[in-house]
Amino acid sequence: MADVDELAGAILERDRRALARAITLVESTRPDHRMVATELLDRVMPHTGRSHRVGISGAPGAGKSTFIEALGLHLVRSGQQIAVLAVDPSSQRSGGSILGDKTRMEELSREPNAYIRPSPSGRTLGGVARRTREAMLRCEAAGCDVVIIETVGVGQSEVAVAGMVDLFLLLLSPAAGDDLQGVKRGIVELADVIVVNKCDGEFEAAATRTAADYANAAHFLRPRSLAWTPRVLRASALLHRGIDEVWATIVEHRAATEAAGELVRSRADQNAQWMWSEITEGLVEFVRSDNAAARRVDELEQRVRSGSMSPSAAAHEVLAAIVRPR
Ligand SMILES: Nc1nc2c(ncn2[C@@H]2O[C@H](COP(=O)(O)OP(=O)(O)OP(=O)(O)O)[C@@H](O)[C@H]2O)c(=O)[nH]1
Ligand SMILES: [Mg+2]
Repeated sequence: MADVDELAGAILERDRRALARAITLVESTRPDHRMVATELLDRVMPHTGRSHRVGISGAPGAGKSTFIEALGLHLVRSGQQIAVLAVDPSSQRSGGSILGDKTRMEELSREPNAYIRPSPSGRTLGGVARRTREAMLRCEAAGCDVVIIETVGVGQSEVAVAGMVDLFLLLLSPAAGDDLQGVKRGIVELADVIVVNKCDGEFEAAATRTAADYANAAHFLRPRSLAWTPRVLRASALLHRGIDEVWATIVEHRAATEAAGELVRSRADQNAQWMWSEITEGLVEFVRSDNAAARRVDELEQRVRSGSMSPSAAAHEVLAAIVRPR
């Protein structure tokens, strides 16, 4: 396919427009686009893997946009090329959260070495996560040194993002407990680095207390890694304070996990997980898109609802029909 070759070539040459076009293909639901997107992924895959993949989460208002802008500027000014992507399946706001944020990340979006892409829209978290993961790989092929994936810290998307990044950073506001912040405990447990933001002016004392509380609590968390104990830092995204320490910690985490062989292992696990979620998504998509199958599933669902058939028997029948085509 000539245009796939051309597009893959342009991406590897770091052509920003080609990258945008490739990501648009990824986000398309048209089957022919998906085929080209998959083909393209195969071409660029050998050129992926060298970026730092960082997930950033935090409750609404914690300062994610401000923080990502500050961190992003720190990185591009030190000569790195970065991409900012988002997973926010709840977002029905047109184009997702980052689009509106492009105005808030005003300085960063003007930087030629920063590529900011809004969250793809989609019905399922799986679908949105898949597109974001594929977009991330294209950004890597286009030479990005750091890919930041933002998510709103309120639900399942954190787990999906933690499953595609090397490091998960949780941004907190000063003073409030997990519950008050709307951050679920499970999300705190995913964090490799916790940053208490807004450590400035009237919030400084509260931020310091909050950081101490989390540092104490961190001892009770079951470590997810043998090579790394979660760190708690303070920063002011607004005043660009503490941002260099945060980045230094991210780099330290990378070195520690790399040396222990954990980075390679975790990416291998993530790829295997990815394959399985593609299988799951693909099956569901097939069942929904094939007319005969979809009708049969509707009938079975009615029987399950009315109690005349057990859910597992119905699921078994659907799967048997796929494995043994009618
Ligand atoms: N004092 C202070 N205010 C901050 C800091 N960082 C962000 N803010 C303010 O907090 C508010 C929310 O910041 P955002 O960056 O929009 O937060 P967000 O997490 O992206 O919010 P959503 O996109 O709505 O989830 C804004 O008014 C910011 O100016 C900081 O370091 N210090
Ligand atoms: Mg924001």
